[in-house]
Amino acid sequence: MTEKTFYVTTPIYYVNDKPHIGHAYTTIACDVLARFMKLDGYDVKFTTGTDEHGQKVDKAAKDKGIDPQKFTDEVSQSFRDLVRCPSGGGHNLLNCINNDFIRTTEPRHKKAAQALWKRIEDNGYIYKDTYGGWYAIRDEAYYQENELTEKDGKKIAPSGAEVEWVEEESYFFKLSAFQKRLVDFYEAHADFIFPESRRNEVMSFVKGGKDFEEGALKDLSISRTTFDWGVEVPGDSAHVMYVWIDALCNYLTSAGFPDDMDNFTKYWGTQENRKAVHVVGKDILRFHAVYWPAFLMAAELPLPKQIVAHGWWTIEGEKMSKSLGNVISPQELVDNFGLDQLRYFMLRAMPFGNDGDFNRERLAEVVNADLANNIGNLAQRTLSMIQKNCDGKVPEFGEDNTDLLEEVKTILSIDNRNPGSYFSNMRSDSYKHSIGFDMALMDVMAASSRTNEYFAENAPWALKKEGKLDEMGNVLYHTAEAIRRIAIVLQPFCPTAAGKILDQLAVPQNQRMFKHLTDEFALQSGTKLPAPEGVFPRIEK
Ligand code: ME8
Repeated sequence: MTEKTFYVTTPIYYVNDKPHIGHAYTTIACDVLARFMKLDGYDVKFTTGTDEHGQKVDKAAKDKGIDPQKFTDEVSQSFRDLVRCPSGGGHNLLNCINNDFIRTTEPRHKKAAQALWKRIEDNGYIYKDTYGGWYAIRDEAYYQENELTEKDGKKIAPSGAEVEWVEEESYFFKLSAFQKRLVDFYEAHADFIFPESRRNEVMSFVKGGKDFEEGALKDLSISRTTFDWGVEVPGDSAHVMYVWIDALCNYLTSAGFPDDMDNFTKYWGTQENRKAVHVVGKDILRFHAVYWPAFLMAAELPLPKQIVAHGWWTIEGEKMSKSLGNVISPQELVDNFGLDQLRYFMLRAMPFGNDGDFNRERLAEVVNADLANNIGNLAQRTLSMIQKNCDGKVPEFGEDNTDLLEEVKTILSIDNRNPGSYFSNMRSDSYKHSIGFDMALMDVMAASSRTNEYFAENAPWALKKEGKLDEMGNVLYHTAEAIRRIAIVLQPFCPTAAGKILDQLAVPQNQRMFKHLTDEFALQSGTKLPAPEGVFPRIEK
């Protein structure tokens, strides 16, 4: 298949609570990746949504005395407001280009989850037995006795969640049958799980230690009978599916499974050409990198291309928690700092995969240094000089005696897309440690710093004073053309501001993709430019 398609997904978020900075982070990262791939010429499917079933949501609804469907209708709205909602009702606070928003309570999804179950069952990987074990509602996860610790007389899971004993009739998934196949798969595909340290953790979990230990993976209980807020198990109305099998299946539903298999193949891909990239927090890597591939193998469906796990934010040095009262809403951040500024900071401030601290002062420092002082100031000064001194038109140019444009090309690796460059850090076939958002932004800033140096060294204001107007125009032209290139590569991160810079350079809407970075699409002398305005105001403390 030669079609350039790409599929990226966020986790679907539980609707037991309101969205916070952690949800915004994952969603923004996926949006940046989706926009990057689109600018690179891919037909992109980007999906997000809400995980509405399970005991945790059921309990949250009951605690409020509301019917779970009514509760999820209400709370999922606050997640729809973060992004686009193609079926209507989303405000897109985070300015995302997602083309689906899936709710697991939708009929299309129930159908997909049941079809997935049937395929696994028909292949002989589901059986009925009785389950007795520890369950953490907060994590919606089962734990082994030896994983637990005790605190105040209560049993606690490694995540810190309280567990309770459950004993009931249950369907089981033969996870144990996939131990060897999973290990073989990880070993044959070093780029399946990022970052590498997390890949090693997953491998050692599945292997049962460093060396392969037969029987390390236990079969998984995949249905519940003690509540009914879930997708009914096909042919057995006493059971609802375990929320994780239901939830993971959203990635298939959104791609068109089971009715629209053409679309499914186009975006989900085939075993030979896997396409889906799942971006998840480190807390849910095991579900995505172990259970999910095993379910898919059992159903004889292709696997995703990659699972990328990111780290967690603390808030001003503290773990984010309701009891500490330090949970930050995405709305508050956007109101206080601006959306493009927030998007930039989150992806620049820490390598994707590491944990990091969200600190408002640091955000202001980074944004002021990089966006206001570096790129913003450069664009504003150049465009104002052109407006005042060149009749508001792109100036004529002569030779660029410092080869500024060649240097910018090299820094961004526009021609050859070197390893270690903006492009290889962002493209899913060339990651080294993980998606290199921070490294890619360092290249963008380096190109902007170099252009600032050129501008300062050639001092067009001094050339004007000396009456050397052709030389002044020449410097302004080259600076403006360098800014065009920088704005194009900044678009995935800061789509509104970069778009405004391109508007102010009168770059046509259909000439803003990566293929337009070349000389052929350079600014045309004589083009009339609109009045300039600043795009990155300084954040005052
Ligand atoms: O786990 N820092 O949903 P969820 C960074 N429904 N990211 C954070 C974070 C933090 N402090 N806190 C949360 C679920 N996240 C399941 C997923 S997918 C088939 C089902 C982010 O609402 C991070 O991406 O608990 C994490 O994976 C996600 O929120 C968990 O969201």
